[in-house]
Amino acid sequence: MEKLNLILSLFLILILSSACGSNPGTLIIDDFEGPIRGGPQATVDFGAGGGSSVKVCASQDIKFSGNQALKVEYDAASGGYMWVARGYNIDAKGAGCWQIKPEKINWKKFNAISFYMHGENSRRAIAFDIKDSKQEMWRFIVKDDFIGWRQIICPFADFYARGDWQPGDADKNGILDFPVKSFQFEPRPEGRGILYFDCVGLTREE
Ligand SMILES: [Ca+2]
Ligand SMILES: [Ca+2]
Repeated sequence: MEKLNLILSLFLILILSSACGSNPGTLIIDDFEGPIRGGPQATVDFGAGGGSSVKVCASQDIKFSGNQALKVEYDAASGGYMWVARGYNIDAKGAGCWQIKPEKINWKKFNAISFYMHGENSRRAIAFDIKDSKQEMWRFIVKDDFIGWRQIICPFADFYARGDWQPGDADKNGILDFPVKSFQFEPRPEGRGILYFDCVGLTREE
């Protein structure tokens, strides 16, 4: 009996310690652990223009998994823009802190990228962009129409190439070229609020 108890508790520990829980087929690429900062040694590439502003820090009280989540405090002005990015081939070299490097991922195993968002029912659109291996930006829109944590699953097939802006060196071939190198969040105008993000992963949706 004791042995059974031991096995059961070990099993429980295993379940609880698996990052982000839920789907065992999910590959976690970023749990926003470690330093979260801007400036010269930025670990997050973020900024804003056109009258918008954004502040980014780690949140230890509101988090989904691990010790912390990414807190994004924004003021999205009409006609303005912002970005909060993590990954590779972006200005802040320290933002390349995924748990696994893009070229080490077997992308064929996955057909969606997912993350947890802590919403506040602002009814605002939140753009989730990914940048492909040839610098082309692809967009998926999430509606902030819930309160608290929710998993957002974004099938690669549902992303569209951004028509409003692309980096100067984007190939703009209309093909989502793997490996994806970075992702970014952008609360769309207009209004202010606070969102939290955690546990970005790759998954396969049937
Ligand atoms: Ca976390
Ligand atoms: Ca492309």
